[in-house]
Amino acid sequence: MKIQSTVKLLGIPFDANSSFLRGCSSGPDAIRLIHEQGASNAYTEGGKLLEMGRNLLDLGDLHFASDAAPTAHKLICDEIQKHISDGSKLISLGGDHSITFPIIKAFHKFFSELHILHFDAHGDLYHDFQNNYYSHASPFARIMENGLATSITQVGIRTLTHHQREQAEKFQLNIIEMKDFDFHFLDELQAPLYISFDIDVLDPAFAPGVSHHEPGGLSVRTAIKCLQSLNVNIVGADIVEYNQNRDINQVTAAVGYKILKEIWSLM
Ligand SMILES: [Mn+2]
Repeated sequence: MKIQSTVKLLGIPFDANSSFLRGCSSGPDAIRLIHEQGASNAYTEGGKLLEMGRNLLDLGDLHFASDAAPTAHKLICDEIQKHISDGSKLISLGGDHSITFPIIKAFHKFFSELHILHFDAHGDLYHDFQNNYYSHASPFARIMENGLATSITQVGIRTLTHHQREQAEKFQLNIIEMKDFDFHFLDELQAPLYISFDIDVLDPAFAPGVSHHEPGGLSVRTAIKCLQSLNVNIVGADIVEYNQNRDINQVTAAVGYKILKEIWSLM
């Protein structure tokens, strides 16, 4: 087993680019609480013990003075850039999915080639959603338009519109739609890899605490199986779209913590 390196953890409680419901700003604290209160085991399934402050360095949360999207975008990008400039690997806890655009913008400064593995019920590829350039429905369009990633592999998608299929074609994405799901995509992933994990990729039966319920999704077990099968260098990750207002008995927060542990153990 490889030695576990120290990974940084940053909370990004920004949800003003959500199109439907606010509430994703609750994500970082809700997921940390699962670790702190001790109801969940801090070991990964592979036998690594997650110790905050030792092998996972919690940097706390970014503070957003307002809902202004351009200001938030710049803050996120600047802070991520600062924290990875020493070569550190970093996991961000959202927040809505709009945070991935400025995060990737920062990673791009250090990785001229960056491959993204994106778990989601949604493609998040809209050219224009509600006239908000920064919308959580558009980050992967923004990333590709700006040349910030070499490839994107999307997994678990089950909501593509005609427009989003055109966008996917234009950006030459590799999409494993939920209806066609199998594990073959794992063999084609390249490094350095960034993982963007929208919790709504999971079926709402497993993870009700998200803003957008989209039935027919991955089981937690299948998602973990995908992660545990990865064998490429992972340089960063985010876990987004957890919404405490929709959760039941912290079930989804515990799922978020589990995904955090399993991703962390790969880094
Ligand atoms: Mn989603």
